[in-house]
Amino acid sequence: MRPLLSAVLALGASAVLAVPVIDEASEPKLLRARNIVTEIQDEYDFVIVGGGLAGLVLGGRLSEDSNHTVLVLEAGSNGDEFRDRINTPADAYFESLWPTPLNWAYNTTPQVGMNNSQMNWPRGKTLGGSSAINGMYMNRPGEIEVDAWKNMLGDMDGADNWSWDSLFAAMKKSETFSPPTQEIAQEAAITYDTSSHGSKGPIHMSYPGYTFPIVGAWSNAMQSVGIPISHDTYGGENWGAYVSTSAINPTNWTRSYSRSGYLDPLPPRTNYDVLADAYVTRILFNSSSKAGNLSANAVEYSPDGGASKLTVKVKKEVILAGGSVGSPAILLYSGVGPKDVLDAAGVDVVSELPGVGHHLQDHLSATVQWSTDQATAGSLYADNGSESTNAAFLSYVNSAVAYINATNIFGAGAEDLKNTILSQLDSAAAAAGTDETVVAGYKAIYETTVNKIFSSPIGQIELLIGNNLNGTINIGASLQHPFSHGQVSINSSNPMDYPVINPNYLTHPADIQILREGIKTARRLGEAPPLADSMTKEVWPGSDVESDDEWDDWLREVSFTEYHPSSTCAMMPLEQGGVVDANLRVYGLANVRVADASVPPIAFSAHLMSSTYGIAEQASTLIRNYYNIDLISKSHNSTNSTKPSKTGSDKSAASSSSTTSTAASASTTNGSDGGFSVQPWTFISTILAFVALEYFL
Ligand SMILES: Cc1cc2nc3c(=O)[nH]c(=O)nc-3n(C[C@H](O)[C@H](O)[C@H](O)COP(=O)(O)OP(=O)(O)OC[C@H]3O[C@@H](n4cnc5c(N)ncnc54)[C@H](O)[C@@H]3O)c2cc1C
Ligand SMILES: *[C@@H]1O[C@H](CO)[C@@H](O)[C@H](O)[C@H]1NC(C)=O
Ligand SMILES: *[C@@H]1O[C@H](CO)[C@@H](O)[C@H](O)[C@H]1NC(C)=O
Ligand SMILES: *[C@@H]1O[C@H](CO)[C@@H](O)[C@H](O)[C@H]1NC(C)=O
Ligand SMILES: *[C@@H]1O[C@H](CO)[C@@H](O)[C@H](O)[C@H]1NC(C)=O
Ligand SMILES: *[C@@H]1O[C@H](CO)[C@@H](O)[C@H](O)[C@H]1NC(C)=O
Ligand SMILES: *[C@@H]1O[C@H](CO)[C@@H](O)[C@H](O)[C@H]1NC(C)=O
Ligand SMILES: *[C@@H]1O[C@H](CO)[C@@H](O)[C@H](O)[C@H]1NC(C)=O
Ligand SMILES: *[C@@H]1O[C@H](CO)[C@@H](O)[C@H](O)[C@H]1NC(C)=O
Ligand SMILES: *[C@@H]1O[C@H](CO)[C@@H](O)[C@H](O)[C@H]1NC(C)=O
Ligand SMILES: *[C@@H]1O[C@H](CO)[C@@H](O)[C@H](O)[C@H]1NC(C)=O
Ligand SMILES: CC(=O)N[C@H]1CO[C@H](CO)[C@@H](O)[C@@H]1O
Ligand SMILES: CC(=O)N[C@H]1CO[C@H](CO)[C@@H](O)[C@@H]1O
Repeated sequence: MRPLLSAVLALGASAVLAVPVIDEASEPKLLRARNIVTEIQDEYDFVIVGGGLAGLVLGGRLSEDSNHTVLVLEAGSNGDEFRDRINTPADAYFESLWPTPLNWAYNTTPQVGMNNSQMNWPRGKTLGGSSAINGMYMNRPGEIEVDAWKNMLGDMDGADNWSWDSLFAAMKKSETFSPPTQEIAQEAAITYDTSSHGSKGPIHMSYPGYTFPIVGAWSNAMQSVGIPISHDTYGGENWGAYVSTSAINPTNWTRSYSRSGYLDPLPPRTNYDVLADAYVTRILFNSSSKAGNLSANAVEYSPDGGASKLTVKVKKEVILAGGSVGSPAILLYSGVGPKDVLDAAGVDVVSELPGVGHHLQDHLSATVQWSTDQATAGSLYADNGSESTNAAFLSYVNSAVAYINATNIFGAGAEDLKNTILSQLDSAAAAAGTDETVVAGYKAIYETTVNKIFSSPIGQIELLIGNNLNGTINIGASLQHPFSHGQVSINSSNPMDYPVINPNYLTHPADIQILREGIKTARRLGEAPPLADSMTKEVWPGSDVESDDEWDDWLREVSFTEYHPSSTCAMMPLEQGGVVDANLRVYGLANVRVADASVPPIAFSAHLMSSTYGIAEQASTLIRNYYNIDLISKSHNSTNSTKPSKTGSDKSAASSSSTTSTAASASTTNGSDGGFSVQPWTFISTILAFVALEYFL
């Protein structure tokens, strides 16, 4: 008999009084099948657009309140047919998902700063979004950067929710840290401070089960070129050289991503549906709601690549989690955005909002390559020997990094460059837009970036080492706080058409200087002991590229995205062309929020997963608190408990005395589902519904 079914029968007639204990690990597929559905209801309280990194956090957290019905709509497939490749960390290199339908495979517009080339922009298109196809580096932005964001909000209501302290707590809530084994720690020279990490969250942050001598040599080589080693960059001081954690579950060496962390471990919830292959085309608004405060009442989507359109009604809110490309695109196709863009695309202006899609910031990278006679991850894999099928080996992903600041890069010259950037600030902002408020926003972002970040210890360049190719080792440099900002727009009124992505790479004169000095540092590192011992010869770009002009020409030819676009639905004051306020609400709309990597107004000096998990956790808390307060004031004695619990995590507490009295925690066996709770009522009634529907037969 199937274990789940027998558990159901064992519950018997008194089931409703008992807390069901079900071994989820024994039948994960059947349980998954419940929340991932093929048919949906007519209406939901919350419709979340995008089942990517942020979307599945929101779906998992909001549906913890059994009083809310929640739907996630994901354009991509459920990904099941590619599950092994998603799960196996090293397959990110060896069996990349880029050539599959799980990649949107966008291209940028021709980039004038890049010799007019159109550049590839992979983005995840499946449950888990980009967290299903990415490189698994798991590190954090720093306190200075996050507080700089918060300070840009002034005294806006809710601004404190985006302080370092708040976001740090939210990031930690999403994580479970596991230290490396003694052996790996030693060989890779890994240091860590457990107190900077979470211990009960759904996403694993750990280290691969296999490593190489070059990883251990990384920090020593850094010291040879004067870059400090950091022993813990996770507590707010995110600079220096270190070995990053990776989003890997060390119990079975699998990728830990938003689907495996926030969706798969969930028990069935009657109030939660996740629909894949549902491409959201537009948000629909109630035509009798007030201009300046439009109410979304439905979301339109296509289940068949655009051939037909369906709608689902929204009772409370639409929450956009389509990522830095998807979220602004959906607003634009819905008629919410800059008038010039909408007019040119032939989309009726529903609510003019000039900032939508502006402020696109992305990390631009380049890499120097050496031949090596040492074994690399790539050569061991290519050999087809025993390593190539060993799970610990297949968990190896690159993770040694360093974040270097403006004085590390330019010495005393940093001050001159800062003054140059400041002197060009007005013209750069003016060039970036025509709307007065949007231009003010560019100025605000530039001012913050140069005054608070460029002149701080925060990294301007990330350095990374990789050995996933056969016979070569790479050291890359990546621009972290670009002054070239771009825009996501649309040029059509057909929502199935790809948006227009223009990152404006290397158009601001400071960026080429910073990236050039960064890539020179990468070369110096490869020539420094002890790393130099592993390098036979520089094969790319090689000795043809030495002078600044040669580097610049080369960089404009070969640089590529580090896949970290952000800031296209920037949280800023409306007077500065902001798209969302500090409660993540889209200006001019009564009930639409954005909660994903598009929200921070500035780029971070980090890979973006951790901050995005934090944003989505924080968004979930905010939204749940908002409705709980609402419920309290409506249905309870409001003088009693208007304050929601601080972290708000598991308790719909104050809101629903009738259900919380029986609330119990049903977490997975290893705590990977930490922080999740389930209302037993929901649970049991769902199971009984299953049986009734002969779901298993
Ligand atoms: C190749 C690659 C490598 C990366 N490497 C790393 C790394 O090593 N470490 C790290 O920290 N970060 C990395 N990143 C970045 C990180 O994955 C993203 O910053 C993060 O996933 C952003 O989360 P998000 O929720 O904003 O967007 P996503 O995770 O991209 O999710 C957006 C979701 O919305 C869906 N969607 C979009 N439009 C629609 C629509 N119209 N209708 C329905 N659904 C829609 C998408 O299909 C997707 O599932 C990488 C990204 C890529 C692409
Ligand atoms: C990996 O282990 C977790 C438990 O920690 C489990 O939930 C998950 O299903 C496992 N993944 C695979 C692919 O076996
Ligand atoms: C639209 O708004 C009007 C006025 O606020 C309201 O009466 C009506 O119920 C709304 N319709 C829908 C479909 O939400
Ligand atoms: C790996 O590199 C070695 C040395 O260059 C070469 O002999 C071998 O053919 C390569 N293997 C594969 C599978 O490409
Ligand atoms: C390893 O296997 C692949 C695919 O089967 C093959 O192309 C390659 O030549 C093999 N390499 C060696 C060194 O045998
Ligand atoms: C950059 O880092 C160095 C240490 O490597 C430090 O001495 C310097 O003060 C930092 N620069 C800034 C602007 O903080
Ligand atoms: C619209 O933008 C897309 C995506 O950048 C591009 O492929 C297409 O050629 C553009 N169409 C027009 C008419 O400019
Ligand atoms: C720019 O691109 C053109 C056309 O592809 C090419 O001929 C030229 O060499 C490139 N310029 C540089 C500096 O690489
Ligand atoms: C906007 O509309 C919502 C819902 O219709 C309402 O609750 C809210 O009070 C309105 N806000 C303003 C500022 O009018
Ligand atoms: C609300 O609760 C307070 C004390 O908790 C009590 O004094 C008051 O009478 C209550 N009001 C109502 C309307 O029940
Ligand atoms: C008010 O709080 C008290 C003490 O915490 C509790 O016993 C009571 O049930 C609450 N009343 C309501 C209406 O929530
Ligand atoms: C989760 C969180 O920190 N919520 C806070 C957001 O801001 C409001 C107003 O400042 C606070 O009341 C919440 O506690
Ligand atoms: C237990 C609880 O708070 N239930 C509420 C759920 O929401 C509906 C409608 O929003 C209320 O009527 C219930 O009281």
